[in-house]
Amino acid sequence: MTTQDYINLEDKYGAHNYHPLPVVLDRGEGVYVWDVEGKRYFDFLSAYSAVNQGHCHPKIVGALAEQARKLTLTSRAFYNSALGDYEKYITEYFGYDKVLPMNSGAEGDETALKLCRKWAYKVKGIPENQAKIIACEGNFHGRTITIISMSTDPDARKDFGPYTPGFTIIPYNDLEALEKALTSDPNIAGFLVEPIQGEAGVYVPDEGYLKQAYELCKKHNVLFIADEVQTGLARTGKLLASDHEGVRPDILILGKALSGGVYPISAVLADDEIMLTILPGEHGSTFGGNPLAAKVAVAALEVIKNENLAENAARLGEIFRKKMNSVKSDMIELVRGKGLLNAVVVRPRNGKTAWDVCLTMKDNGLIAKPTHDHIIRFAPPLVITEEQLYEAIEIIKKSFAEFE
Ligand code: IF1
Repeated sequence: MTTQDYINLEDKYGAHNYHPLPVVLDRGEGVYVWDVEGKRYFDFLSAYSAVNQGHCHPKIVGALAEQARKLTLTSRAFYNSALGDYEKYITEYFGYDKVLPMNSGAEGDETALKLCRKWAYKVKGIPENQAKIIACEGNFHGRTITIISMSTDPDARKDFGPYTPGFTIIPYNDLEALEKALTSDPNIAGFLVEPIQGEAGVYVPDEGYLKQAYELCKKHNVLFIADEVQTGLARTGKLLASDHEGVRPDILILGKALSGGVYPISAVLADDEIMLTILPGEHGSTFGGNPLAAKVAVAALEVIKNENLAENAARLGEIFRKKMNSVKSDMIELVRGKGLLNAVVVRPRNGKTAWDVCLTMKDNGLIAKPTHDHIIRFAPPLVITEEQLYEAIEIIKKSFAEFE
């Protein structure tokens, strides 16, 4: 089968809810993926930061294979011999009393919203059904009906209504708007925020924003909920992006790289005052906390520490932005990001856009995906070496040069 055959197959039998780059991947190892024709690429998307540990990391795949032969799923109707170890490991790793295991990032966010509402009624004392949660313009938290009810992106929302009520939307990176929302409504229960907005185009807020937002939340007895599904797990140069400002979220949502990309695993972390408001039968998931996921997540978290991925992301991210800022191209309007979560804002030239640049980079051996037509996200696996990064930057430079 040729590349086009595979594309035709997906086109004919799969829903058309994506517009992929025309490359058909077949194999991956570390920072590299290979297509069905045997051509090798640097992966500069990392499955939207799910493969921070690199493709098919032997330790993570090993944990998966070993557990897969033993026991994969029990449901939470019974205890299993892997879950408790994982719960102890992850709560000590991040310093919380408890974890609630789920699967997708969206489920993690949904869980956090439910926890926040439960806490609002059981602890804060908000009258039933009156709790509100603040979210930010430009947010991306997933695809469920409730989550898109918070979205301000027409593509994510339009024609999917009616929407879930109970959200107050304020501009991102705007402390005044936050303070106003908190002051004007006594029924605010939580503030949900991405420490860096991914989908919005790697939008990094002003220094001090998270810290001050956290303090405003404390002042108003409101939970600070961090969606670190994309920014967490070493991506931005610290274990959590919240760590850059010394903020400890009341509720922390993790996903993506929590499995190193081999399996859907998400988690919500909180202390007892919040977590124990949810009682048996009030929330759950068939697959959440299964033994396979438990073993995989421990291995994935170990790799992050053992291979110093946060330090590597911090160091190589500086190099990436410095090098990219020195590239002379009329198409490069701006380079921004933190650690190895970066974006280049692309100015169209002769009718050529970010999409065309991505196609050219693909031909030259590096894959990345545009967002919002004019932004390219650059987020390689965090196991990338300095030499590999230089090689990748040469490909990016060369590709932009082809448009001059
Ligand atoms: C897709 C973007 C990235 C997320 C945050 C929760 C979720 C995500 C902060 C939900 C998911 C994804 C999903 C992916 C595209 C993608 C994305 F471009 F849309 F914004 F990564 F940058 N919170 N992000 O970023 O996690 O349920 O998908 O496991 O194809 O929709 P999920």
